[in-house]
Amino acid sequence: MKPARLWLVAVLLGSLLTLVPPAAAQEEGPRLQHTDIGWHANYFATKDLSGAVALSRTDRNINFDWGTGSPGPGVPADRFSVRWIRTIEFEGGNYRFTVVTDDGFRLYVDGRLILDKWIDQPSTTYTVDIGLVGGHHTVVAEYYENTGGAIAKLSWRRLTELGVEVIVDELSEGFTWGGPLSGQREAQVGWVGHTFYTRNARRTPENYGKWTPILPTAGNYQVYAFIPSRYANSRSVRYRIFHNGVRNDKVINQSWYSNQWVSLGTYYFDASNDGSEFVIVYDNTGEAYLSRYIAFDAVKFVKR
Ligand SMILES: [Ca+2]
Ligand SMILES: [Ca+2]
Ligand SMILES: [Ca+2]
Repeated sequence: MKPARLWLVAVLLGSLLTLVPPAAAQEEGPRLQHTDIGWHANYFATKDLSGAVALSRTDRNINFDWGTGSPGPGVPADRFSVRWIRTIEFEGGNYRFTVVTDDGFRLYVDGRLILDKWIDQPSTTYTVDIGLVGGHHTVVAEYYENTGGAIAKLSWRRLTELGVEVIVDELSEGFTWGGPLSGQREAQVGWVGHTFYTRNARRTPENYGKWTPILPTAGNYQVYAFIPSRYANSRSVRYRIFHNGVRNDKVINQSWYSNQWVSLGTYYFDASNDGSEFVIVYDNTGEAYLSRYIAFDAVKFVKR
């Protein structure tokens, strides 16, 4: 092709490219939000989102401290309101939305009002937690300023399971007692006011206690044993922690502790919840036969 024709093609293409997007944008206005370039914002020169739109623009974030000034041309410094709309793709999970506002704020997710603080107030922080399935969700934030300072901030974060605790007490479903002999005793001490205990064997185990948790997700968990104030004076209680196909042992001197959680360490659990991950204690402590008490109280798993 001759250069002149190439130029013509380029011009035609160019005009197509410049013509097509505005037409598409007009036709599919709301779909602009799917590109998620920010918030579609309408500002009103009233306190209640009424009347003509005084200013329409895209706000990349809702993170404003306008002081005593105006948010933009055509909008007064007092008695104005804003509606922001954005469609956002979320990973499934629980989310914490945080709002800082002076004065009123309302927040909707998929048309559901999740925060309603439509009142005059000094700068105030609110949080609201909601669960979201994965995919696109439409978030609408409404705000008004009465007088004085004007602040509007909205942020969110996905909540993880950090700090989630799973406790298997000796009376829980996940606890099992076993052994060739049954020396199980119980006392009204310990976690939730009850513990099992036994006197120690020497070399051959006669009893054991086993704690099997149901864990919400794979990951690192810090494991603790609760040691009651009585019936817990063996100096050599071996906790065997089975996790992710691995076994780790932690020996605890129960006589050192009274009515408290004692860490057995942090381990990775695959959370298969098929009975392969558990903590087990046998009563063969090696101490003089029946000379010491071993308590079998609660074990907890804390996500780290
Ligand atoms: Ca103001
Ligand atoms: Ca104000
Ligand atoms: Ca207990």
